[in-house]
Amino acid sequence: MSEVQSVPKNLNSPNLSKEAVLEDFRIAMISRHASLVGRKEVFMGKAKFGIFGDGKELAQVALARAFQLGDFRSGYYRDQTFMFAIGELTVQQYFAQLYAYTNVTAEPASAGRLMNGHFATRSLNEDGSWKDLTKKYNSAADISPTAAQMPKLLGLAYASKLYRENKGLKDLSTFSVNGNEVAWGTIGNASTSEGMFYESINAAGVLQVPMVVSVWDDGYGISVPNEYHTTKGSISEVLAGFERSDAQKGIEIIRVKGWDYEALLNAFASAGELARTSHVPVLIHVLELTQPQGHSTSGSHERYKDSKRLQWEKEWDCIAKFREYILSNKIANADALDKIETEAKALVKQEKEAAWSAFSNEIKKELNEAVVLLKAAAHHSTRKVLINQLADELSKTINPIRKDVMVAVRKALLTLRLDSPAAKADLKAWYEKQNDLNFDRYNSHLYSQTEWSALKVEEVPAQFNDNSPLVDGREILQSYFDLTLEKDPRFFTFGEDVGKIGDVNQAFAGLQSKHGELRVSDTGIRECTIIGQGIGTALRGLRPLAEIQYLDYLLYGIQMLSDDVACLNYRTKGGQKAPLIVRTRGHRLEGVWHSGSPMGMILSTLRGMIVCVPRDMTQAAGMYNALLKSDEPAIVIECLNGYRLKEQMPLNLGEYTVALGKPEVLREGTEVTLVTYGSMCRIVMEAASELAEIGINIEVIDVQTLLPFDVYGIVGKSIKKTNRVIFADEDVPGAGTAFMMQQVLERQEIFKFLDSEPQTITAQAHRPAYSSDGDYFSKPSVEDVIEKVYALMHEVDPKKYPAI
Ligand SMILES: Cc1ncc(C[n+]2csc(CCOP(=O)(O)OP(=O)(O)O)c2C)c(N)n1
Ligand SMILES: [Mg+2]
Repeated sequence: MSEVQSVPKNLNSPNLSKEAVLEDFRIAMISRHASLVGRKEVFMGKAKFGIFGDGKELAQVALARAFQLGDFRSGYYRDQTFMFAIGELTVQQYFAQLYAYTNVTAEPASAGRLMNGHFATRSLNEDGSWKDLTKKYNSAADISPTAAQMPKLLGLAYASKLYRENKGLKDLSTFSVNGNEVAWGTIGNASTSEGMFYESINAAGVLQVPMVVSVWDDGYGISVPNEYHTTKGSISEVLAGFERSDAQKGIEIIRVKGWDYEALLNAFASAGELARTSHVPVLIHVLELTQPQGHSTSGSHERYKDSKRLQWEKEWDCIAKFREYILSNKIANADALDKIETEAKALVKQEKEAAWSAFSNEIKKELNEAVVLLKAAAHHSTRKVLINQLADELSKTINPIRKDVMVAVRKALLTLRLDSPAAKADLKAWYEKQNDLNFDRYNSHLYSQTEWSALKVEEVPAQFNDNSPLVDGREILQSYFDLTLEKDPRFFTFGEDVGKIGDVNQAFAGLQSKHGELRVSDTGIRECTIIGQGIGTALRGLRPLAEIQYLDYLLYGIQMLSDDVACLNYRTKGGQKAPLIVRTRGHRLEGVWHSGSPMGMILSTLRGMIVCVPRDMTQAAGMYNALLKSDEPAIVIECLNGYRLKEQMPLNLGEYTVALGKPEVLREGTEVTLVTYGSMCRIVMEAASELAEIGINIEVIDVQTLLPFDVYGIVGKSIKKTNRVIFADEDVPGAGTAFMMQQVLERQEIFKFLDSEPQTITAQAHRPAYSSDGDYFSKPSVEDVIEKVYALMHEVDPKKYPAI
């Protein structure tokens, strides 16, 4: 472990020219004052919450000097100084985010959708196409859960390895220059206690990727000191076993003090160089940082730091130390530094005011429009007094927000309900216009709004002829993946047992030896960072297929999918995309951890992703093909029991696609519509044949994708014919089936066409018991389906269908 001390000053070095040092001082000062003013804004009630980067400024100006075009940051809420230093955040934008200003130019990280301290650069043009990332300083889009920046950091770094070592990618010159890009991570000392931190560090050591992680160590995580977080109280000490040596690859570990400017410059420069040239991962433990204003606006640090610590923090404040350094090295005198500080303060004030004006004027304008319209409506209304009162109260609101305006207008429209349409027409038209604007401000971009939207992928039917051979389902996938690896150099897959044996069900059998280890690779057992590897590489223009061996183990990775992937397009308002495809397998098998079908969990947490539930491998291959033509992230859940079932090999493999969001009618019928998906399709089809024998004809629909759900209204059309519906799956009661029912009842308006109560067929509420009998008594069987349908028909016509 190397402890970087101050090195002899070399004023000839570009990093240490007098101007450069003073520029760093200026940025640090601007950032400090932005933090101080930001906190006051919250206490004045102009913003709801604030978390700031004070105390961490010096390390970040030094990091910025080592950061190069094409590099990526994945960090956390303390990094404002770095963002200022690389020129990807203006002070005005910083305050715009604090106020939650929804204008994307004013607040390019999240268009007001995230609380302050969540940084991001925009990788995409307005039409959703990629910018040239090699000509930009890039920051992945931050998320709040501590340490969750780590898994995708691994992927961002892994992309450099692929770009350097996979010659097939050399033409993708807008994403990488020979894999020279470093992925720089930042994390707080306390957050290193999270499992995903260690998982990411271990994976980086195994993969040898250019990942530099800086731990900002201020001794605390909110109120809890290091002794409660980390064995030996030191993250660099506990990571010593990962350290590389002459004999073994590993991680370079550097320790440096957060107030020592030259040492910091040196540490980041040498870490950057090592990672960039040799793809060696580096951990920089930045010690002795402070937190002058405490953790956030939620409380004061006087509650948990004693006076000795508070005094120490004052003395060792990195900006105070930087000032001493500049003075003692005669780089500038006190007057010059005071002048820089005065100017920094003035700039922050001016930019803050500009941000506030832009934000508040937009709302005031809306408020004024509403007041005028309310008064006009009052004029024609029989309830004049009430409407005028709403207008007057609205016009007096201090620091109004949009909600104030909309509440008043909606109350007024309710009050005006008995008046003539003419009295309220203008107000109503304005209200509807605002609804559209507000939808765009607060609700848009859950899914891609670009030409690469999954919904826009053209459907190409699979073709077969009489000679099409019957093969094991897995062979269809294997042939499809082989073709795709051949055709698209951006496509690659990785996961547990995916490389050498070609996955546990052999859909990639032989493909590693054919296409190479970089295209089809084994990973450690680490679902969380498998997803992270996928996110980071997708953020850099690649098309990863990340494999989670069994659906039951998605739980380890679902947090990253939910917190990061699923909401990426939404939270950046189309500024970034990560078209990661997760491949996994589930449904029928046996036992608590090998047969789950937790679709409710997936449907609740992964809004923003496409959820594909193919009934067989032919459909799965068509879905993968469609997904690769779109820019949306997706999960495909293959049927665990389907790999060895026989299917006909399509003639146009690699060309045909399955329309995403389009159910397929598997069997036509007249009496009941049975809506299902995945492995249940077989069971329901078997039940349908038996029911036909006793004279009941059910229509069976495979929804194919749960998100999006039946955008064509195919289920509704069927119910209009049969007037009865049952939703069936293998999930617990009230989960996947409840979702399907809600979608059909509310979105397809079929209630009035129903002659019987809509019903569900599900598994038991517990996880399935082991063995074939365990399956039979836990999950819905053919008999269960038959009996449910029969009972329904009995209710309709007890004479024709007497009780069993
Ligand atoms: C997974 C998760 N747990 C808890 C929190 C709440 N939280 C926010 S910041 C924080 C402390 C982080 O401390 P540290 O990593 O040392 O960073 P610092 O704020 O000191 O820079 C906690 C517990 C969170 N955001 N995410
Ligand atoms: Mg801390």
